[in-house]
Amino acid sequence: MTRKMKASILHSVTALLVGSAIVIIGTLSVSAASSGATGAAGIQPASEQSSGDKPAAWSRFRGPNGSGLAQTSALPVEMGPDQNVIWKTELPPGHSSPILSTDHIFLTAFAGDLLFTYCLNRETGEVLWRREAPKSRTERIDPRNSPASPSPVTDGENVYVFFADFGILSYDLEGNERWRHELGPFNNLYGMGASPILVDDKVVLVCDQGTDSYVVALAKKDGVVVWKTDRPEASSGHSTPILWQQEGEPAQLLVPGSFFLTAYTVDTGEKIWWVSGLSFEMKSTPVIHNGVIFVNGYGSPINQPGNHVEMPPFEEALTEYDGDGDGYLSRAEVAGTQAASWYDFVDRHQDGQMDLADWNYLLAALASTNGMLAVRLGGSGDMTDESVIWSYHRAVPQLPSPLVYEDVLYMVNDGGIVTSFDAATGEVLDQGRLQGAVDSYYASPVAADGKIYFLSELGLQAVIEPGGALEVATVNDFDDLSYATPAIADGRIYLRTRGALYCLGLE
Ligand SMILES: [Ca+2]
Ligand SMILES: [Ca+2]
Repeated sequence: MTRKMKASILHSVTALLVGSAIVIIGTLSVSAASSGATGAAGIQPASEQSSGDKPAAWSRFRGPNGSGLAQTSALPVEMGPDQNVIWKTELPPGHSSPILSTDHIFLTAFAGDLLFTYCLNRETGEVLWRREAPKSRTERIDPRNSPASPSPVTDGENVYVFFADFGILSYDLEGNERWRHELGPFNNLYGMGASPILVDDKVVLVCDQGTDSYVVALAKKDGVVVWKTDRPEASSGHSTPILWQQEGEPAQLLVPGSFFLTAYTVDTGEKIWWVSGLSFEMKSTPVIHNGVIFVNGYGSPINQPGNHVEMPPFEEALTEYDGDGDGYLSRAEVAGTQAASWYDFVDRHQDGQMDLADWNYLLAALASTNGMLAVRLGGSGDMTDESVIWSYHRAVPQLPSPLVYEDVLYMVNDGGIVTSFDAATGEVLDQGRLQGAVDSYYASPVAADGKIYFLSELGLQAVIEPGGALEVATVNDFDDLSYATPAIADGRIYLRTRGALYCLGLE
């Protein structure tokens, strides 16, 4: 497809979104979307580390604890559909990222109504098996989302996949189904997007949605629920969580959601501590560095400092707008107000009636602020006042997750503006668009071997050097739409475009 054709398709998608939403609060799910952390000692499966002649793994969305970082060398700078390609395998589309075990690659895909899990030989790209998932229903999704957005997760012995149209399934390395666990139907305006993760003997999945949000842990061995914790404060979003563990303590699950970053103990799902001040819709995956978690959220332009709009409390709004006196506010009754622009996003049951809870969510969403927050890890209860170290509120990403590499925090917003920070202080080191790769961004940046890779929607891959300066060393062109965050291990980059999975490396 030519650049012009792609641009024209994108244009129509954008126009559609603008036309239907007025305020584009939305988000796509794109597992491409979110990010993570290193330094989470003791919680990475052994398969994340290279040992002996066994290649290292990238076992979950964004690799080791969602960090986007790999320990490897000899990665290429220049690559493309015809350059430094070790192998290429054509596949049906899906936004899920390739996930690696020592010998295998897993990803999900869809074709029409069919939902697939693929297993490829990591060395050759050969498809070893493909399994079709059952489909209980067709979930509503944003046009920028896909039925195969959440990424698989593996412990090297089995793989776990989540499809919003069914639930979670587990297969062994030969493709035998071990168990299935139905979940949903869901109530997420954009469709689901968070990927499952593994910790100890559990598969953990955050199911945030308009109403009845929860986080659930299933036993890896049989898919039975170990614990389930409701998240009544969450009314949107699809961030994939990360883990944090202190010596001698159980691991904690760190979940960004509407308004709050929340830590749960993975043993029981009990809520331990939280920080408020987040956006009402969280989509990125956070990252950890030096005891600090970096978490970003973006809702809409109205959530920029200085742009906030106030609406009256529900009682007052009823007096003013409830023309038929039924105690609810219909779309027509609030026509011309900010509530009308936000109606689809805050009418959480999509029932055409705004009740007190919907209205309170509207007020909270309007009052929330886009931002990147640096939060000191740990504590108990509400840690907002003591743990937020710094925050930044401009050019904040909606979907792409951040990256910390060599003490520099990077974020790329959906419009392609990259900001680099001194991670310790929040001082901005550089900001701007990536020369030669000015585009929309859904995939999250990844880094290794002294190189930072950004992948744009049109398949432009910008490579920059560490240090905080945004000088582009090279722009590679994969000439296909790209939403999935690439995987890196053992001198190889696994990059998924709409039509293919590439294994890239120096000969
Ligand atoms: Ca009414
Ligand atoms: Ca409602």
